Amino acid sequence: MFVCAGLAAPKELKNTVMPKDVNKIRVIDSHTAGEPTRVVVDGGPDLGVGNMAELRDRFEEKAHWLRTALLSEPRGFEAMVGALLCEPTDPKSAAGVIFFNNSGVLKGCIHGTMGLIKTLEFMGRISTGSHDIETPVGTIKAELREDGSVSVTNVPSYRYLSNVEIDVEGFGKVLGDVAWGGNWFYLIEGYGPEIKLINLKDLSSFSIAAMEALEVANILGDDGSKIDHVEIFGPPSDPVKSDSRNFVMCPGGEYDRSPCGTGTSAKLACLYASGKLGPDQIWRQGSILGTVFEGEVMPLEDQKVIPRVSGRAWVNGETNIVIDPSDPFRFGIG
Ligand code: PYC
Repeated sequence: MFVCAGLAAPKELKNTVMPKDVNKIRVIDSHTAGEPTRVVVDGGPDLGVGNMAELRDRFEEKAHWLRTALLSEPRGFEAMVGALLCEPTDPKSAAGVIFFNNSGVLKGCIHGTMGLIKTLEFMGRISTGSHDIETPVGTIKAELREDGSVSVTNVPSYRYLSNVEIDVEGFGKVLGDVAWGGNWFYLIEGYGPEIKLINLKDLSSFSIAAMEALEVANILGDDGSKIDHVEIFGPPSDPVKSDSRNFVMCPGGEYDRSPCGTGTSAKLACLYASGKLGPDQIWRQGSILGTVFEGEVMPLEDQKVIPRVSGRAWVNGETNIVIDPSDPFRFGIG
C-alpha cells in the first residue's frame, strides 16, 4: 500500500496543522545529477483521496509542517526537494507524487521524478520498463532503463514569449524567453556572471534580481502564474560532454545542482521554437556541477513539444525521521 496516511492534525504554526504525537516518517533519499530528493514513503499526512492537483491543494493547506520538518535544518537543508508518495488514481500508474521544496509545493520536478523511480526500484516496487507517474501537472511516463538511467517523458512544453526585456536591479537590461516545461522559466543567455561554481553568489543574486524584475514588470505565465524559475545559459564546460551549461534558480532562493529537468524541457521548447533543434537531435544540457541531462523533443501542434529528458539518480539514504514533542525544532527551524 502507498502512504499519504498517518498523522493526526491539531494546530500550531500559521497556515498549517501540526501533528501532536511522536511519530516516525520513513524517507528514502537520493540525488539526481547532484540534486537531492527526499521521498516520504511512510508516515506522511492524510490528504484523503483525489487526483494529484487536489492533493497538492490540500498539502498546501495542511502540510506546511512536513516541508519544514524534512527540508529545513537541523534535519534537512534548503536545497533538498521533498516528494510525498501518494496512491495513484489509476491503478495502472506506478505512483502519484507531490513535490515540494523549501518555499512551497512545486508544479513539476523531473530530477525528483528520476529520484522517485530509483526509490521505487530500491523499494522493490518497480523494475526496468516504462511507468506512469501521476503529478499535479499531469501524468508523465518514466522509463527505468537497463543501464540504470531514467528517461522522463514530460508534459507538453512551449515557449510562450521571446525576447522579453526586463530591468534587473544592479545589472541593467536583460533579454530572455518565457517558457513552460512543467514549471515557468525565464531563460537568459548572454547576460550575467559566467556560469562557474566560483561565481555562485553572483549568479544567485543576478537570478533572484531577475525574478524580482519579472514580478515588478508583472510578467507572468499564460495561466497567470508567477515565473518562479530563472535559468541562465552559457557555453559548455566540456563541449565533448555537453552542448551548454546552465544555472537554475528555484523558488526559495536555492539553485538546482542538476541541469533541472523542467528547465531542460523549457530550453528544448525554446530551441525547437527557434528552429535550432529538430526531432531527431539530442541536446545535452550541463549543470553548474558539470552533470548532464540528455533531452529530445517530439513535436506537437502550435510549436509545442513533448520533451524527453534522461539522466541518472542514486539512492543514498534510508531514514526514520523522529518527531519528538519535546524537541523545539521537531518541525525544523523557520
Ligand atoms: O528537475 O525539474 C526539475 C527541478 C525543478 C526544481 C528542481 N528540480
